[in-house]
Amino acid sequence: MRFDIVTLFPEMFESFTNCSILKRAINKGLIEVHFHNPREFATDKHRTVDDYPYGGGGGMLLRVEPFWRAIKSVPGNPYRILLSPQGRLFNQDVAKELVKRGHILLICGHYEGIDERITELVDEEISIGDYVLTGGELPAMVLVDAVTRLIPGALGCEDSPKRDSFYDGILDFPHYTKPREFEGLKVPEVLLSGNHEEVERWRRREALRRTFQRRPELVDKISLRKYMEKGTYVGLVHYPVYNQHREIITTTVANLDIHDISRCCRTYGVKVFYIITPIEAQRETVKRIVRHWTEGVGSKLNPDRREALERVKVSPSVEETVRRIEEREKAEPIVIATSARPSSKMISFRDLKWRILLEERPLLLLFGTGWGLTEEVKSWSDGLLEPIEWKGDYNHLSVRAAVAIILDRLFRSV
Ligand code: 9D3
Repeated sequence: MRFDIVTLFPEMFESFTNCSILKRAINKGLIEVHFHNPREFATDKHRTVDDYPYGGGGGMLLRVEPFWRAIKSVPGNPYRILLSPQGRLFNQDVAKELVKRGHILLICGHYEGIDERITELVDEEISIGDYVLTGGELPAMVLVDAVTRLIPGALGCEDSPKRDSFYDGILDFPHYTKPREFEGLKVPEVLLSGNHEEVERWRRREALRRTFQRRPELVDKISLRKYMEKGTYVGLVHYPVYNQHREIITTTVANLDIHDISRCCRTYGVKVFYIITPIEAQRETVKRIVRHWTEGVGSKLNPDRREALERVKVSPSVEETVRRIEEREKAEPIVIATSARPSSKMISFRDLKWRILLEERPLLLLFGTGWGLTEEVKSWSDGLLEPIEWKGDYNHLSVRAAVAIILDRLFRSV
């Protein structure tokens, strides 16, 4: 990996490049760092690199010519990055992208920045965060440091096991070393137990707990899938549900729901899609439709449909559905009801993620057909998910659309 750095203050990098990890990476020949000072490319007798901005407004700007020539003097074909407060925010994903480039040119500005025309030579602008620094040198060091440690061999601890991908995108768990007790502060007992499985469980829980407490916005970005040990189930309830007069009724199973929701369930990794109806004839009809697509003519005609329909099962009641999941998973599911109407006892998407991750139980999401799940089902469930709302006065999503949106909100990763 080669870094070329265009800076008016190369001496700022001295202690950085002479420091442990960077120094070692340089000595091992893993990275090369070269500096180019625009001042040496200034042609006037005073070697000026700055001037007043056109249009006034005070402050000083860096002139385009010395920077232009410094950039052009760099051999090869580096990926050119201007460190600037207007740039794309730097993060670990950007670092991973950059390490693949192999050759990077970093341009550091100062004062109010460089004449805008310099961007003609730049592939991308990068910022390291929304705070104001005095120049691009520290950001350049941040970037070099983050990228260098991604180069195989740079960290010099190859034999340390690769970190479990479980922890990608969430915060670290707490670490302890000797002594066991310091100023009355004890190391958590579980870490001294020697029970590796227990230790791992504790670390995962702590990592998740800290992420929820300190960086809830990270939780919105992660997919639940990776962190769930138990399965997710969707139940489409045809009884007991309301009709438009708020009478409790049994609705007819719609073929459209069987197809569309099973495909959603397949897409988002739901284990079983239960169609819940007490009417046996309806259950038989569902089974016949499913057989057509999983065993019959339809399965050969359309194998994708088969994969989806394979996870459709019928069940006579919500209670029976819960029993079956419990038997299958050897754990009681968290039963979450959904509703278009706000009410008390509601749980937000963020809190539901939190519960699913911490309780390590299977999840059953219940959706009502007709005019929605009855109060009884809602109060009997462990939680009522907040309604999907959009600024507006119309709130009549089809149950198929609601399933799709809710599964996406819980399981997508951004
Ligand atoms: C008054 C407008 N300022 C922009 C917010 C002007 C300005 C301030 C500071 C122009 C340049 C700088 C120097 N900063 C960088 O060159 C810089 C930077 C930063 O200040 N914060 C985060 N990332 C970066 S990358 C380069």
